[in-house]
Amino acid sequence: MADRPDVRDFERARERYAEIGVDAAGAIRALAEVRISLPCWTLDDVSGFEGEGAALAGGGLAVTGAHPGRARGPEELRRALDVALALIPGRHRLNLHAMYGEFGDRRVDRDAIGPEHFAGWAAFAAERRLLLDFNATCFSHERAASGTTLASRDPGTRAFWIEHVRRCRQIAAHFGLGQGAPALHNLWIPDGAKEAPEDRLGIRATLRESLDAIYAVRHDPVHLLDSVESKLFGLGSESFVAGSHEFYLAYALSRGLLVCFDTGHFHPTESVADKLSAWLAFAPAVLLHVSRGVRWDSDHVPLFDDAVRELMTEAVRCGLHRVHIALDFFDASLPRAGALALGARAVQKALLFALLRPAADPLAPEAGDDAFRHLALVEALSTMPFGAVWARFCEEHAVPPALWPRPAV
Ligand code: RNT
Ligand code: ZN
Repeated sequence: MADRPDVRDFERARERYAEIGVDAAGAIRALAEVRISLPCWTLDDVSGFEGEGAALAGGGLAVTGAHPGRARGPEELRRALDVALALIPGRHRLNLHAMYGEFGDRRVDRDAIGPEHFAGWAAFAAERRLLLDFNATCFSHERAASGTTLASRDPGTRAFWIEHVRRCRQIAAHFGLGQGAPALHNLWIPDGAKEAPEDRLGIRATLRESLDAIYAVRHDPVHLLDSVESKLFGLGSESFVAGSHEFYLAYALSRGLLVCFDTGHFHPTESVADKLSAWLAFAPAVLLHVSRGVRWDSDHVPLFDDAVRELMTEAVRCGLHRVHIALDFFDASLPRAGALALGARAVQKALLFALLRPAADPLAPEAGDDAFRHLALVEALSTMPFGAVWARFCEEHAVPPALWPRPAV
């Protein structure tokens, strides 16, 4: 039965893994230490709380589907989060966006937000022993309607968004102070163009200046870690994205920031797993936004598929203390809490699969003669009793090993 593991299955699995030099109980313990940053925006289709009828707009992002049950305010969102948390083994992080502040009846514009608007979230997180992360919201706003924010030609627009992001970093640092562990502030902006602009260099120089104005404000890394997120294209920014991969790679490296690799933001044949070691050869850490790109959409729910397994395998090899794992997906055709749990669990499964791999030595493919041995062992791993170890992990955390048959979400 999918929902009732047999303890003897785990014991047998443990013996099988021991034969290839893997400590299955140790893998379970290591997995329990990994906190994943859960996106609050999965639960309301990236709508936010900035007033009645707030909805995702602009920014090259789109959400499709009409499944009932979208969270319509802080209470509904927190209830949905509790449903998801009850299905996700272990202790995690909660990732907020600026538009999820609690502003009461009056409009508080993005250049006027402060930690006080997130006190409810801080209390919620503390109660559940979640650590908080934060994001500036540079879309779904009239000042982003033109498709540009920090790279805008208009100085007033730039100043508005610079102030917004500065305040968001301040809020994140405030969270970091309160929780005794750094909060991550990730910056993604939509700036781009449907048709190729003539002056790409000018636009990117403007963006660099805006970013410099933002990051000139220093915060203690004990409280705040900063990352910047690139994208290949978006809806309405098909020909040009100012914050491209190369732009942010150079920016982050030269300014001592982290980069965020969103797995939906690259050409489908690129391996994000392979990018980790390239970046980590120069920088101390990286942020991942795990999602699943399908055709034009970068935000499908992640599954335990090749891409996620390879990514988590690389994360384990590079050292999990250097890889911050966040999720980024939203799908209005699914029950949201179930989708959040499903995606988080898929990433955890991939992590466990990676932790159950023999250490480098028996898999070393470097010597030509060993290439066959390596491939044969990789193939052998695919039929190891992984499911029994996963079921044991779930049992230890009092969650079902499968979300099928469908739980009440
Ligand atoms: C957009 C980026 C960004 C957002 C969230 C809501 O393409 O992936 O991370 O999805 O911040
Ligand atoms: Zn992302």
